[in-house]
Amino acid sequence: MKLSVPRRVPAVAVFALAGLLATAAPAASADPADVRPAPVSALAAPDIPLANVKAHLDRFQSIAGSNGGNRAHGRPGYKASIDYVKAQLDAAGFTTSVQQFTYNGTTGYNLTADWPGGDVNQTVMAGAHLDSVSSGAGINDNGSGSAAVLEAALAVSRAQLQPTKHLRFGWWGAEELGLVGSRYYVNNLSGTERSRIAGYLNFDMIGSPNPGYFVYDDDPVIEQTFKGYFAGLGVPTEIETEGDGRSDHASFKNVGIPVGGLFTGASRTKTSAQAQKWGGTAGQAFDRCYHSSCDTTANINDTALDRNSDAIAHAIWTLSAGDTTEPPGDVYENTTDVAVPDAGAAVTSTVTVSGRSGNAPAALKVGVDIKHTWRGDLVVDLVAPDGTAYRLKSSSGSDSADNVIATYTVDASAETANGAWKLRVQDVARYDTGYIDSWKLTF
Ligand code: DTR
Ligand code: CA
Ligand code: ZN
Ligand code: ZN
Repeated sequence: MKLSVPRRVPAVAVFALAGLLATAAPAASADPADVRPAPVSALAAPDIPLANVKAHLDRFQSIAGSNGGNRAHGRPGYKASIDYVKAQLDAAGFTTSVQQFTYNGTTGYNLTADWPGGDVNQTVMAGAHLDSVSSGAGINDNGSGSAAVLEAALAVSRAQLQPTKHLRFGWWGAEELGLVGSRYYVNNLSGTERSRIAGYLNFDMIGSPNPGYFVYDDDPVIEQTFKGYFAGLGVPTEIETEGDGRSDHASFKNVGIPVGGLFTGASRTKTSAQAQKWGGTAGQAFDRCYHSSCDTTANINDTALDRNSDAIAHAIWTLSAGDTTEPPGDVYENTTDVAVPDAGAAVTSTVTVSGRSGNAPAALKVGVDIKHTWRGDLVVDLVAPDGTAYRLKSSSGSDSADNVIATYTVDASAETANGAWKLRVQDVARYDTGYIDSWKLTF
């Protein structure tokens, strides 16, 4: 069953994006009585710790080192990689399955991991090929995608996420030999099983040393989910134009499943215009070690890997949260922690909105994630660039529950969109304290 197709797109399988609100909440005004936190159907995705992703890359590197220098199909290093990833997921509560196939006379393996719960008729998948070429360890290609997808899955477990849609993760074999593992996986799904996959997100080379920020333009809703995320970071993106069929998303697209993904570039050369917008070196390949023995842990750009890992988490949280035909918005987010002093002065966290025209929407979504051990102490306001305050939450002494993790809707149509928006938080009662973990505006 494909998810409902939004009115204004051609009648192809299109991923309908998760709504940020499960039900419409009254637009907030200055009067606190009008504002109630929306049902928490789309929590803010956590920041994915870069160190965790790199620790997986270190493991892939040492696996290659102890298995003939590579993790290629049919070689011991590939099976050792599968065993490592599977062990992590089993320990984190996933239901894993190893699928064997034969190619070139040798056994290959796909690994899938299901997160229990969610509507299996709307399964959101994220995947990466785990094999390398035989000439090296394959850390960027594609340890980077494999490690980031693994860490996003582990973040789902740490959060004990309960998404509306079912989540499945996949690591594919023998991609380098022609998308062999992912094609085998898709070909062995029944028609019903295929129709249950609402979308497949592919991550193949997401930490290139001279990175570009490319977004697949296959499914518009998935594409916009990624573009909106990077817009919130102020990072420009380009459409991935190295041609369809170049990675495992093609296996899914070929059977009509909506696909999307991210890419930081391979052997193509970065232009000066691209170096202007992204930094790095013009006239040099995005990854000079593509398919070479120098594709090691030294062949990774940390900023690119970190940004893409966080974008993966954002897409997983967003796309699995609910079902609506609403198009995704542009997200402006601040994930820096800000301590809230106990019974002290108000503190603020800022997101700067730029490049928009006109005023903010009448249903501006304000997602907050405040960690606190007695949320009744907290008063929370949205402050517009011109200083106008919109009460999101008033103090309520008796509410002793932890944390304020909610999405509010504010009628901000009187405010210009561009400028520095602030979340203002004050702890007005003694004992218990906390911090702003992250917050975001969705236009
Ligand atoms: N075929 C991939 C590398 C690759 C080349 N172009 C793209 C575009 C999108 C994703 C990946 C790629 C590989 O060597 O694994
Ligand atoms: Ca991060
Ligand atoms: Zn490759
Ligand atoms: Zn690859």
